Amino acid sequence: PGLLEGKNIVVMGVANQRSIAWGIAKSLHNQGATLIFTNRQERSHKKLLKLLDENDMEAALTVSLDVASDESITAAFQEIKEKVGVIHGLVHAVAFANREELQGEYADTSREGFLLAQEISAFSLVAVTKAAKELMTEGGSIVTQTYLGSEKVVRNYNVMGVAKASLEASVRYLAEDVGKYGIRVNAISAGPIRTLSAKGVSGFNDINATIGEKAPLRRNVDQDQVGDATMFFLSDLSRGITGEVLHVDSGYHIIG
Ligand code: 0WD
Repeated sequence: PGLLEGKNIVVMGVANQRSIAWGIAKSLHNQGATLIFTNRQERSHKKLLKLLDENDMEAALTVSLDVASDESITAAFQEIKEKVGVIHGLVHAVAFANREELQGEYADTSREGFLLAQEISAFSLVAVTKAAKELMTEGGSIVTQTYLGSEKVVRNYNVMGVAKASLEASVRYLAEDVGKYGIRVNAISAGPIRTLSAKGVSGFNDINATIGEKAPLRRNVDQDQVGDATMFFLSDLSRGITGEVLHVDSGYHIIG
């Protein structure tokens, strides 16, 4: 039997077949999870339905969810509660920053751009944790996606690096909050992967080439590797781990 048999898991952030969330969804499906998907845009929703069909996968439910809106978050989790009931896992794989602020100098970040990156990329985890924990009455696991730019200066990552630092600190504070309910909160820090969002980061190709050369494993990671590590966090194999940031980056973060 699969490691996630009988577990209802909500996956946020499948935009297309390149999305990290899609790699995660496939790993979860392979372990027998029952999946619920949320999308912001109708375009992503249509792509998701097509992907599910092509891969012989089924969703228990797909709901619309824009993390920029409290009403949207409340409505989405209300619908999940009514149609699915208890949930055991949540995958948070959403982030956003203005493209023009993912290049040049961090010092040029605008007030609005700073707040937007924080809102969509970090506060969103706080908001969905609050909503999801009400449905995790049998305990649960929440996993978000972060990047090395939170710990070190990665050229051009700028405002998103600061948002990811906030996201990782949120993982620790949230882990303390919900630990008493048997809910764990962890993050995967993935190496660079070519996705729709990655295209917005200036110089992405150079970063990718560097990992291939300098990382201990001498290769880049892919969505499936991130998917399997995320699956571990959602399974009972990781039952002793919370508040952790696990690097899935071919070991690149240990190299000076
Ligand atoms: O190299 C990379 N690609 C890395 C990505 C390395 C390390 C971490 N990450 C992180 C990203 O920062 C993000 O947190 O992984 C997460 C997923 O990123 P991705 O797979 O690279 O990006 P993409 O395929 O573009 O998906 C981003 C999702 C989209 O999903 P939907 O279903 O909404 O189309 O984030 C979504 C975006 O639309 N998103 C939102 N979702 C809900 N509400 C919002 C929003 N307001 N804004 C963006």
